[in-house]
Amino acid sequence: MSDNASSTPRALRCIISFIGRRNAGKSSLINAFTGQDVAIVSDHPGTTTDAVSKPYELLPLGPVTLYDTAGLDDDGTLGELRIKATLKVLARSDIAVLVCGEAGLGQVEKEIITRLQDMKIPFVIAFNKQDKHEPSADDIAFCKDNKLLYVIVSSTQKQNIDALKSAVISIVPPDFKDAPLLAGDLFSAGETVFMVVPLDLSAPKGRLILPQVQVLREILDSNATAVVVKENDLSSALNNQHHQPSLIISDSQVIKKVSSIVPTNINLTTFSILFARNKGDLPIMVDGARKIDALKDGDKILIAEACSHHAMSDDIGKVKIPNWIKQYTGKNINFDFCHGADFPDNLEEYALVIHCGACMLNRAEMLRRLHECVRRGVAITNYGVAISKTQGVLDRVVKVFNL
Ligand SMILES: Nc1nc2c(ncn2[C@@H]2O[C@H](COP(=O)(O)OP(=O)(O)OP(=O)(O)O)[C@@H](O)[C@H]2O)c(=O)[nH]1
Ligand code: SF4
Ligand SMILES: [Mg+2]
Repeated sequence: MSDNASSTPRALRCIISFIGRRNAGKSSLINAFTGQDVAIVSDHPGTTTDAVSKPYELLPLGPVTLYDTAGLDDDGTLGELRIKATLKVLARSDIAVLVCGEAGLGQVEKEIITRLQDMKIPFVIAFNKQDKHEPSADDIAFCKDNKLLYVIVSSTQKQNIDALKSAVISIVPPDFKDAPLLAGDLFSAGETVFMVVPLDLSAPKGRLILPQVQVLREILDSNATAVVVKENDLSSALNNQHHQPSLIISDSQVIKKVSSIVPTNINLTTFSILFARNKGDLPIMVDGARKIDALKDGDKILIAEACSHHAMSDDIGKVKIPNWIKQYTGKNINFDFCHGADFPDNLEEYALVIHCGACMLNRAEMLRRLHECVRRGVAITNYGVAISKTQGVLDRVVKVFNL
């Protein structure tokens, strides 16, 4: 983790994309939504050519980013490129507003609906231009039959804009609000949990590092007993126990040694695995790590770090993980590196993305990245899960989660 790992995570911004065919009124609706003339509007189809983002405070939810996009029915070579760009914005969106104009729910809109459903993006249909055109009875019936959320609005007359806002807030994914426990569901009151920390504690003298403190807190909150040991003292500490612990949580760096000491009937996992589950979707990341077995000579792996400057004395992403992967697979793998908020455009070229521990991201942001990879057909895992895989202990450390 870098120096700034202990600072407050960035504010959570839900990404809401306004999509639809050209001239449906996407830009007009963003203007009505924000109460500002931020997007250029005209009756010329194809006015918005590039996706444009607009930060907005959507109360009571909080800060969101609205994306105005190019029409998904654009044609010609340039049009195709614009559609591709809109779909990329969509891949990282949390919510979509499908704007329909005079054409209502035509072929274009129905294809978009199927795409949104495939991408598992919650959406609301905005039947726009109500002032001159009510949606047809067929379209309303289609929405009702398929349980699709819809609102009838007029951007120019600012009708029903509050109803659209409420509809958007009602479909905000729960992950924006709640994060699962780290470990508190894995043991009960009165049980004992071991935490194994490495000999060379990479924390300022006199302190444990944040993950250990957070897990310790959950153990104590559950009225369970915590035993904290260094890996060299683990054997004797286990022998001294009257009852065996119900769970042992190890630092990833020493997991190989710890797994050779801990009897197989005791649940064993790592701090990194607990955080991977808490911060994202563990099954997706475990699937991604298992893809390491299928890597071939010449495959490319993307190492993705969320911060622009990952200040680590001992560079886990740049040096250690590539070396472990090469040793584990025996293959000639190429590694690329990216930093910051966005994945590169050529994401599809990678056989696997290995993401950092995401300590500076909140759960929703990490889920967005995971889902973007899934939507773009690229396997993804993270440092902690990949380390367990290359140490040969992945199955063991995720067994407690039935994976
Ligand atoms: N009557 C009426 N006209 C509207 C409404 N919303 C948008 N329009 C008009 O529809 C035309 C297209 O609106 P835009 O907001 O530019 O549509 P868009 O979907 O962003 O279009 P592209 O950027 O070209 O894809 C403009 O002439 C708008 O004034 C509405 O609620 N009622
Ligand atoms: S979010 Fe990633 S890159 Fe940033 S400090 Fe945490 S582990 Fe490092
Ligand atoms: Mg537009």
